[in-house]
Amino acid sequence: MALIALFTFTSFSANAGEVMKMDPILVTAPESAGDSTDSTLGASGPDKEDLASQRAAVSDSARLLQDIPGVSLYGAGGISSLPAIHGLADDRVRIQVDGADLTTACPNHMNSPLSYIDPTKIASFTVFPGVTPVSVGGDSIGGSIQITSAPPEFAESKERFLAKGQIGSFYRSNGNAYGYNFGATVAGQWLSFAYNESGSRSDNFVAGKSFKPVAPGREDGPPIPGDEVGSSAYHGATNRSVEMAVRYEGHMLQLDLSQQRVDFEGFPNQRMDMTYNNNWLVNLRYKGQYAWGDLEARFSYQDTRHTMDMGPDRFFFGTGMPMDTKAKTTGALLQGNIILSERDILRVGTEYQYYTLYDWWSPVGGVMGPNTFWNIDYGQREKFDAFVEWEARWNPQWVSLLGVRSDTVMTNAGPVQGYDNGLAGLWGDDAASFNAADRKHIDGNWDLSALARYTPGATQTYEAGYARKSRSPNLYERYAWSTNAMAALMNNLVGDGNGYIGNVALAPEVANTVSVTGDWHDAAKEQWGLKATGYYTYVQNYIDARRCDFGQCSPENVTATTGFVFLQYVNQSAQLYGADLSGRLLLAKTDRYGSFTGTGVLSYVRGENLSTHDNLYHIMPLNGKLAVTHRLGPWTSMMEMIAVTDKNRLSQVRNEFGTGGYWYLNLRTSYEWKHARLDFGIENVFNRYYANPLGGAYVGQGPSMTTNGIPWGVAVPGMGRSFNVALNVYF
Ligand SMILES: [Cu+2]
Repeated sequence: MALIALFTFTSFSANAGEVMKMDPILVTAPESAGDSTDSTLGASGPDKEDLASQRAAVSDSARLLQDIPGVSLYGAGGISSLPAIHGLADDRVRIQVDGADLTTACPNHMNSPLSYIDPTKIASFTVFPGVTPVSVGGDSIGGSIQITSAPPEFAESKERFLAKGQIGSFYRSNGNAYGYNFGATVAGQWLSFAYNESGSRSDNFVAGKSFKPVAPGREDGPPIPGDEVGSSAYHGATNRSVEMAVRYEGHMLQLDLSQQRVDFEGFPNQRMDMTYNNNWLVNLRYKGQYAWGDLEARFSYQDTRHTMDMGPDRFFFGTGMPMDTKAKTTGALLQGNIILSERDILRVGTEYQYYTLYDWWSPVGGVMGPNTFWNIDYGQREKFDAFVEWEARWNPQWVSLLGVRSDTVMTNAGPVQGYDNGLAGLWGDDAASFNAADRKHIDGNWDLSALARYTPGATQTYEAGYARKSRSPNLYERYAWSTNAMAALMNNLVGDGNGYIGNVALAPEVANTVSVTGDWHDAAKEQWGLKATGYYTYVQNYIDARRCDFGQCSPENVTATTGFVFLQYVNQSAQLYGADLSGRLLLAKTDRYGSFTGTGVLSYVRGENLSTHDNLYHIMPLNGKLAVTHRLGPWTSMMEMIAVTDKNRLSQVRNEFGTGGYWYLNLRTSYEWKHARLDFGIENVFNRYYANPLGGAYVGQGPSMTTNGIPWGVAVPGMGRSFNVALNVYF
């Protein structure tokens, strides 16, 4: 009780901020992030009940974020979608899983950060769209996402010993997907020990209708039905973790050792599939309370081994095409949150990250041999950051936050070779010019953020902010070097089926964002609420693409208005702007029939390249969601409708093609007992056909290694109807 009193006092007097929450020590059950993020400037989080029902419906953790206004998803493999915030995605968004910055290691970014945590393990998340405090930002221009698993649990008193566990399973009819999760915790008052494991698999899923001719995927394979999405299956996805925690008074030390392994994951919008991924992660964290404030320290080490080849739905060409990557990331953070006075908190921190990448393709014979092709050899990305942030609570109405951050990013890559440098036109010339280039960069990046919040009364809050944010290019953007068609096609981070060539001269992107939010609600936040955000971002040196007109690229490549093309990354300027609107209304509430709540979200974003006056790629058209939730004691049900207008603002340089407008309906219901929870749902009840505007080009079957030997202009469709059921038991 004294401990609780102490923390309640500190969090009252110091008032909020990331580290001030100290949830892990205080609570044994995951707290609603909606509550905790109320006090963090620039943040939004999920509704706790929504999160629980969503978890039962997805195996792709990124999909848990899709209810947050302004967030949309780039399609990828079955467990690897990439979240976009206000039109900016992938490496432009900083994603931390339990504090660790996980890094992808793949020329298609298949092993995205969120693919490393199973949805069943996510207890909460916080999204910082747009104007991000510098203490949670850095090396990203699109915002930050922090994912947290359930905090360690401890026994309540010396005499009691805590032992508990959970076990769960799910089944989804579309794709015949199923999986399991279980975990156990044993803990004393000061020491906690837990083991968690989860696994999932799925066959190819089917769309709401046929979207392509019935044809074999592999040369002599069985025909793939017209409504089946080739290369969308995955299996052997397993996450295991051992978690240890020690706490003593206001101090807690946590050590997590985890392994993620995937035996196969198909990618319908990439030209090959993931045939193996093994990721080890060591994550050590310390948080402690002192008289002057609190201290946070983190160390993480990630070791990834990743392979790709042609899955069962693609032409194998007799040899396949093995591709290998190996990467290691070491990360560390030291941060102090100093209580200067009742009004002021100062956050001071420093971060370090060192990433190395090897990406090689074994010889398969013919012109693709006799040597190993080195796509990136000894790629390095090293980062030193420091930041200072001052938060002041001037009075009950006004809060301000001001921060500055310096990120120094070094990137480099060793010399490369093609399959046979003797074939100068195919491999040798490109390799020689890359090897002759000055490849080392040291970028000195600066971030600034200024946020203010004004709460004139119990029913309204206004927030406004400005941020300057920077991101250095990733290793593929700078160092993918081959203009050979096949090699360029293998380097694709966005799922558009095009081939990409890096640019050694790329400069960091710098974004200037202004954002304004208004939040209106009834005093108790029970009856109604309305939140509106408007934002504008100008990006200097935005990394877009231009048509390749050198090396092995043909003159036709420069002018083609249809078909897949070859592109080189290039710095241009861009602007993105838009608005998010979300609302909530208690429709009815009776003791007998429970409560009915309506919720709605509407998001709009526009992205323009100011250098070429083209549209930016993968920008979500106007989209919205309406839901009605019914709650009666332990029983919760929801009906939601998703509606998206057609995508007709297209990136011409990438030959992006449009997608039609659509709507579909989901039904979900759940019942909770003291020791169990049952979820049942029907996703896409009317089996509507649709294509996610950000789902990319369908290149999931046939001769996908050939540039235009497969149809161009087919979008990866969304999933047709699925009956889902999940059961979790707690003991
Ligand atoms: Cu890959």
